[in-house]
Amino acid sequence: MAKLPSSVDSIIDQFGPHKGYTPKEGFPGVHEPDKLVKTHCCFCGMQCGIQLKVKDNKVTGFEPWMEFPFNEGRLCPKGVQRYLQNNHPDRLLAPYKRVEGKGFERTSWEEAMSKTVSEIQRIQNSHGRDAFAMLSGVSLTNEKSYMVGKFARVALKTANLDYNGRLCMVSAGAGNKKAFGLDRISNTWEDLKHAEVIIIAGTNVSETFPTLTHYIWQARDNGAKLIVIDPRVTPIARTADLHLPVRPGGDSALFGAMLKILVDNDWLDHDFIDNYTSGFQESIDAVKDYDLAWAEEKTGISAAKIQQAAEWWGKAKTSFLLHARGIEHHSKGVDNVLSCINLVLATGRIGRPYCGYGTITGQGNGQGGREHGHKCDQLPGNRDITNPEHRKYISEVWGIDEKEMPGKGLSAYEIIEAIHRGEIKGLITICFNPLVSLPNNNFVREAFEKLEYYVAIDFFLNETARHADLILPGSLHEEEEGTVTTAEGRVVKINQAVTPPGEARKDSDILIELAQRLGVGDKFAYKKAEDTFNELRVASKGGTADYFGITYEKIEKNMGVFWPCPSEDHPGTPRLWEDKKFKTPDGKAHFNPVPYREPSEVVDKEYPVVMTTGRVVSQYLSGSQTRRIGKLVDQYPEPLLEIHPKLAYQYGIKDGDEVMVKTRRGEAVFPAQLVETIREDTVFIPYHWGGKQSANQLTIGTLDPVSKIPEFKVCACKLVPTGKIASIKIKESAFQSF
Ligand SMILES: Nc1nc2c(c(=O)[nH]1)N[C@H]1C(S)=C(S)[C@@H](COP(=O)(O)OP(=O)(O)OC[C@H]3O[C@@H](n4cnc5c(=O)[nH]c(N)nc54)[C@H](O)[C@@H]3O)O[C@H]1N2
Ligand SMILES: Nc1nc2c(c(=O)[nH]1)N[C@H]1C(S)=C(S)[C@@H](COP(=O)(O)OP(=O)(O)OC[C@H]3O[C@@H](n4cnc5c(=O)[nH]c(N)nc54)[C@H](O)[C@@H]3O)O[C@H]1N2
Ligand code: SF4
Ligand SMILES: [Mo]
Repeated sequence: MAKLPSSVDSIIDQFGPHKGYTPKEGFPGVHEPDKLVKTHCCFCGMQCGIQLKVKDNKVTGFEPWMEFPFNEGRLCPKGVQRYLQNNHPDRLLAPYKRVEGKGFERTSWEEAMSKTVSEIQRIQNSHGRDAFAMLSGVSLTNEKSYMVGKFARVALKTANLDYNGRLCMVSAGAGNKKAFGLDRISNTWEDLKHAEVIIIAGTNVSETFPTLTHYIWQARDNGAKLIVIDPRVTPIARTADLHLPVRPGGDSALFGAMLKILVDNDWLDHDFIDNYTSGFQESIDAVKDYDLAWAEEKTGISAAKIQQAAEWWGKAKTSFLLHARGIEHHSKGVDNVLSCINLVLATGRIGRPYCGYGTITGQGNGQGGREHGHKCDQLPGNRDITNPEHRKYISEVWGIDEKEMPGKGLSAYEIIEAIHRGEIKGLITICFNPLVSLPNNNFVREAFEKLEYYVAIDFFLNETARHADLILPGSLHEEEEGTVTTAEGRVVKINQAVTPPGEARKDSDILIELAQRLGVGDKFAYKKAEDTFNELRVASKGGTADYFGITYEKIEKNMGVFWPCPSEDHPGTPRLWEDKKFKTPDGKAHFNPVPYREPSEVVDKEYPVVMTTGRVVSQYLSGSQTRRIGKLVDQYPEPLLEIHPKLAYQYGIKDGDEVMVKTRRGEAVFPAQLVETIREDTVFIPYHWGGKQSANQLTIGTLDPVSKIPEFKVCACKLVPTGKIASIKIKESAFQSF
């Protein structure tokens, strides 16, 4: 039973996080390496090229990889520390099982594997196949993502597989599929450098995609006008020509009002609209009443600024619109995305040199990982699991009877709800830390305590895995060969630098052995990652995310290949839509009407302050990796509550005071950090911590009806100063330290 361990403290002693890990003098990194391995950073979707230093089968340091075209050697604060994980004292070096009353005890792989299989069979025999679920993550390579999708459907035979991209890019994915029939950024970053106007909506690029900032700066050097839409004056907003401090949840009102201004002034590309799009009239009908006074009230942005943004966008000859989670993490995330796309289509500026649009993919393989079938509704090549032709094609590739292929399953948060209701009894997670990263995590914890059997595959013991019955030690990015697809749509090669330490195994070897023991070993007869990739190529052939023409050799030779790439003699597609043949059924790009909706929770007398959440530069996602790296911890040791001095004054809060933040889901105490760089009605909390420091104790579990993304970016809270001064010394803000 996955109850809380008898002593969480003893588990922390055993597995960390040992926050202060910093290489000491004499660390092998100071020696000459045995080899340098060209690969990529394991963290964000930029997938910067890096060379890892290897000594005695250990990663001991790094060198810049100057030739890799995207980052040309540049790395961010996380990238330069990422090498510290392979040797880390917290690494899981053997399987562990829970022993009631004692915590975790080492076990053998034989016992671990046979117990996993017997529990899967026991649960599925008594409660049905779908009672055993799987949750996966897109820090995994394309090969592993593909394998997880196949493993769940062919070995576990469950419909209930989903992944952590559900918390990340699904609103953008759903919006892009609706509008273009394909889900990828339209142009490469090179095009960004020459755009005349750039809109950056809901992304703190300088902290979350630091190496991309270089391209935006080059655009500015070339004279670009930069418009940033964010409730906070983020580092990129500080250098913007126009900052629109939107109230969280107001974006679709802003974009709708801008569309109306474009129409009223005829700043439109009629040729493009008439010949290559559909749905224009319905979309402008939906915004006909969105005048500036209304927009000012809904967005909290002055009418003059909205007018200015629309005018710059409307009159530009070239432009780029980028967004990320700030507009997507909403119960109307898809609407927000569609309302951005409407602005792009109205001006016809897509798929041309220096004219681009896209979401900035977050996770390391957030792009590839959302294409090859570990979403609950998806099959490889971004195919649809409910489409009979798609099912038939993939069943043939996998050598199974189509009737055996499970249908659409539950999404990530819905899986947690089903565990809560007692419908799902068993779970495997790989590369996911839901207890920190899902909203309303008191509810999530209760669900984990109800599971009959829970297996976690990870290289560190994350907060969720502490609830596991069995922990299987998996592999790091640099411990297995494969490919990932960068936020640009470029498929790049991850090269294995070292073998997994101790008894840890490659993630794929763990899945393959489980598949064998579940009786389907013949379907998983891969000898190396390239075999899996070659099968993925065939499985993706003819899908919208077509990788068929991409080979390992071609990737190495060209330092990446952009999909779609339908045949081996095809060079790949860096810029989409040059032929204006969109992948929708009618071949046109689709406008979509977006009537304004309020967020699922708005402020009231009891909960009068808007709360939003996000990231800081030195921490990554649930923090399970970066909270173990000394220098990153030093930069930002604990979550702080960003609050405007005027709001703080109303409550008598001073810099460094402890403040209890309460919502309808829970409460948590954070030290206040007074900053003038946030709206006066909004507070911001970074979410990279677990337990009592977790921002997700407070967030709301409302999902977007289409994408099922949770509303991480807006809820209502109240602030109660505790009267104490926080024990941590606030050195610098995230902004100042960058
Ligand atoms: N350092 C670091 N880098 C990362 C990550 C990390 O954890 N740490 N994670 C990676 C991943 S997986 C992702 S998804 C990306 C995320 O990258 P971003 O989307 O850039 O990051 P967030 O901090 O989640 O949110 C961005 C901004 O949205 C703003 N915001 C909040 N509410 C709203 C709103 O209603 N409207 C608008 N317009 N803006 C709003 C916040 O103030 C914040 O500045 O970063 C990737 N890179
Ligand atoms: N409040 C709030 N919550 C949020 C967000 C927010 O902005 N606000 N952002 C959301 C977003 S955009 C995201 S992407 C999610 C992320 O949330 P999670 O996916 O839960 O976060 P990670 O830290 O990536 O957890 C992944 C786990 O996978 C492990 N791991 C990494 N690489 C590998 C690998 O190659 N193999 C194996 N076996 N394990 C691996 C890590 O050690 C870690 O324990 O959080 C979401 N939650
Ligand atoms: S920008 Fe992203 S990929 Fe590049 S070094 Fe930083 S975390 Fe790694
Ligand atoms: Mo993400």
